[in-house]
Amino acid sequence: MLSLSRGCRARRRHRPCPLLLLSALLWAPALVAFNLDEEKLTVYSGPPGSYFGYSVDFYIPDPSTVSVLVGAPKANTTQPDIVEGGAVYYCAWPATRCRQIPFDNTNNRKIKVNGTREPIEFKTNQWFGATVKAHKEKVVACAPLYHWRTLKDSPEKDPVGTCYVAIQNFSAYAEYSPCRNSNADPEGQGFCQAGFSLDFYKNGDLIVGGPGSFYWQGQVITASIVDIIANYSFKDILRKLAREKQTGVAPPSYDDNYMGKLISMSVSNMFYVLSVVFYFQMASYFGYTVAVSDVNNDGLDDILVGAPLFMEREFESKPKEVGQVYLYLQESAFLFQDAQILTGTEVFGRFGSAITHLGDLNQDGYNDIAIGAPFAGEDRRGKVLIYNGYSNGLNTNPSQVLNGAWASQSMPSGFGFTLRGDSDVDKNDYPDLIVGAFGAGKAVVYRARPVVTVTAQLILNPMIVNPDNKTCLLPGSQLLVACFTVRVCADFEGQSISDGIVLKSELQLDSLKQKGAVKRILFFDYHQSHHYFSIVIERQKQLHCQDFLVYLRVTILAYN
Ligand SMILES: *[C@@H]1O[C@H](CO)[C@@H](O)[C@H](O)[C@H]1NC(C)=O
Ligand SMILES: *[C@@H]1O[C@H](CO)[C@@H](O)[C@H](O)[C@H]1NC(C)=O
Ligand SMILES: *[C@@H]1O[C@H](CO)[C@@H](O)[C@H](O)[C@H]1NC(C)=O
Ligand SMILES: *[C@@H]1O[C@H](CO)[C@@H](O)[C@H](O)[C@H]1NC(C)=O
Ligand SMILES: *[C@@H]1O[C@H](CO)[C@@H](O)[C@H](O)[C@H]1NC(C)=O
Ligand SMILES: [Ca+2]
Ligand SMILES: [Ca+2]
Ligand SMILES: [Ca+2]
Repeated sequence: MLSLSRGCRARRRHRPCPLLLLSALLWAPALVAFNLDEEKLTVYSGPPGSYFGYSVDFYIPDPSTVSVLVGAPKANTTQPDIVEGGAVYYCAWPATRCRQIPFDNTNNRKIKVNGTREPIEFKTNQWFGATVKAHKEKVVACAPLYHWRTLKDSPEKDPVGTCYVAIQNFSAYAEYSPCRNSNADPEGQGFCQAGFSLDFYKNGDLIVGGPGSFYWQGQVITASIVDIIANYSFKDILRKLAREKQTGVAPPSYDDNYMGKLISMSVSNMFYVLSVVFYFQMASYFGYTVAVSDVNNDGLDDILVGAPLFMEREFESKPKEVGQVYLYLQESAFLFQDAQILTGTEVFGRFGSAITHLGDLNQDGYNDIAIGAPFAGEDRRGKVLIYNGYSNGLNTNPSQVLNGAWASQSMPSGFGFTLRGDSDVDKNDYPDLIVGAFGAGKAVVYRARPVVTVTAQLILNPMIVNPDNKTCLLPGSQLLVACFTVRVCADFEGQSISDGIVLKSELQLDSLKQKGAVKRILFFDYHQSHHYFSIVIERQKQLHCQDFLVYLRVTILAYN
């Protein structure tokens, strides 16, 4: 970012000022608005085919330690007789090695039916690690396709879903399966798929989304982690929590209306999402992703909703599936403006499959957003687009586009299908971003580079130049010329930047004269109209200035 203010304050009616069209170009290291570093990446890899990178989160148990959690819902584990039960990996940063977190080492539990022992649950292909979320030292991960046999005589298998909780730096674990009950059925909670979505309230209470309950109306369940851990018993398979809250059944007209998806994407402290009614193209998968962030810095949270299958229709042409993201700015409590729309640029790119708030990536006072388009780009490598907030919403042009590095093999790499931002892994006060690419079995940490804002000024001394005031003797000649001083001043600011920076600068005199035309102002020491130099600015000495003596070329002065 470079803001440049000129200091030519000479008054208009004086002839000399138009002569003094100076310009300075300044470069500073890392002088970029799009500030995620695309070279110094941390790439974590999981077992092939494990879908490592399907879910990701930062794990920050205390302010001094940050690591990365990566879900691999098709990973094999140490669980006996379970195939591809799924796992969550703990990946220290900046190391690139990950290890499975032992949330559950057990086989399927069994009961005696008519004298024979039968499994009462089915962990094979349960997709554990499809979701993972951390809140301080608490971590929750879920297996939405965990099946439960029920205790009924007729053996049924229902995808009730289950979650596991870890606390105190993974020293205690407990299972939490809120939809598992003795009477599982589609009309009840049998198809709940608890843990399909997952979040924490700011106070650390857990929110579990179950999109399949009540014939796909979906439901939201909240519970306290302390309660989940208290009284936990591996044997007490149908334990009920005292203070758990579950949303109930709505009238049948709400069945199967895809609202379940939106409801299940609950967001911390943001239950008013439910009160905003969105009816758009039915097949656009509207509400596939929801994110919350105050992008225009007015103190009110704004809502972003992704519709990755949105079809753009232009007159007479075939509809193109490009995907859209809708930004609803909150005007006052619960009142939202009409959506600002961001549209994907690539057909079948699935723009809007993932949306994450980044915090203020470039430290300009406005929160920024990342949007995934996992099928976009060359060879469907996937893209992540960074949008910067400003006073009226989001800039519609991305400030940066991250490109996936893995071409699709048997399946697309899915780079950008999963995103998580707004945490600082390297403690440079700039928030960083994790991008998951489950098709390639990768999770990538992008770190934000510091942003330097440079302010430069040109000051003329004297401010008004009289061409007839010839006081300087040109070296090596007998010529007296009119001369004056150009002062270039620069200072810089930015969070967590080094104590000094070097600005590579170019000063052009009489710059509005066309290329090739004779310049009327030259540097006294160089007899040139331009000069390259470096300005070294130290943090303590904020404003740094450098003076150059320049003169008016004699022959040209007769030009009018
Ligand atoms: C898990 O193990 C099974 C059987 O051992 C194997 O067929 C499968 O490919 C493995 N899956 C992964 C993701 O490693
Ligand atoms: C148990 O056996 C009884 C009688 O043989 C039969 O009716 C019932 O269906 C069996 N239950 C299960 C769960 O197999
Ligand atoms: C958490 O456990 C890891 C090893 O599993 C250890 O390296 C780390 O120091 C522990 N952190 C705390 C805060 O106890
Ligand atoms: C734990 O067990 C006690 C005694 O059975 C019960 O009163 C309490 O409600 C249980 N706590 C939770 C969180 O369910
Ligand atoms: C003449 O030029 C010199 C050198 O730039 C400057 O110091 C002086 O103030 C000028 N005098 C007038 C009358 O403009
Ligand atoms: Ca706002
Ligand atoms: Ca910003
Ligand atoms: Ca950082």
